Amino acid sequence: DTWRYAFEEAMEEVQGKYAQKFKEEVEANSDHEVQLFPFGTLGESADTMEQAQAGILQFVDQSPGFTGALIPEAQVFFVPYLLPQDQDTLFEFFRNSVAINEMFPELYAEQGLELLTMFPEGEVCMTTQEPVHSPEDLNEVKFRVMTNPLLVESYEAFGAVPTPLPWGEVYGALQTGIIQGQENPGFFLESTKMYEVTDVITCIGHNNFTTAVMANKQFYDGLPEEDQQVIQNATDAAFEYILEYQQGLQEESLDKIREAKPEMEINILSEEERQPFMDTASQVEEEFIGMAGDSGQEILDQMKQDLEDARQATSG
Ligand code: 6CS
Repeated sequence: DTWRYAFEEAMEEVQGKYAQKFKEEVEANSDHEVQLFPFGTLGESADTMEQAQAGILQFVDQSPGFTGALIPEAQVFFVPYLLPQDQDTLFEFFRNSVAINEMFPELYAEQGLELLTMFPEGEVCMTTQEPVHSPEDLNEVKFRVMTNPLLVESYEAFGAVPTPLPWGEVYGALQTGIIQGQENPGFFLESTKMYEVTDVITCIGHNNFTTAVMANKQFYDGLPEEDQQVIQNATDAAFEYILEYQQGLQEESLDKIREAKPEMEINILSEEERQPFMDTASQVEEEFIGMAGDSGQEILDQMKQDLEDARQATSG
């Protein structure tokens, strides 16, 4: 059969690299073919999710930043400073997290989706027109966020005026001045040329961009066990591949930006400067519980446990 797989990025961006590896593995180990649909070919992220739920697509990559309305618990990834900044700890967490590997699949299943994996894409940094050294500097800055209620709360707590927009509108909105800032991981700031429409990059270590790959559940459940195993193996292989791919990627991407635009200001904020941003975490966490209820609380507690385990496993 031909299986259709849509993702939210271009072929040579992280989600595209993951999808290409997945395709390669499936095709090497079965008679099935995987047809890839990069960003823009089937609409915005909300559109491809609808198509996956309707079974028009067999696979979809949609980041939790867009899944908040469907699965409120997925917004946990927008509690600032929850994910570790240390890459080994982060990878260990994604590999072994009970929340990700056991709890989230149940929540996605309720929406007709078989959650295959979640993986990180890199440290998220802000790009703006003016330097940001404190929340005061974001005052009155219209800041684009993914369409996710908790991310709105989070940027409000950071002092900005959050503006949820689908990705396809961001470049133009920055160019015309409708918004003055946005956030994304380093590789994406470079590949989508955010430096053409903003002048300053600010990294405060508040998050790592998480994404999720899923299958239409009815399709998946209807497959013979052998094909399900092919999908699981391809998922695991692509997961390890994409973690490896990201070694050093953030620094390389920032270097490429410096090369493309030497006058770009790139600020990695100090611990002291980060503190007021870090201080918003508990408030945003409370907002998260308000939105996601008891089930959200359980996920958050489990994630904290998983993070502690990951720290233990990678320390020393
Ligand atoms: O900011 C966004 O909307 C996009 N950012 C990334 C890194 N991937 C896809 C997503 O649509």
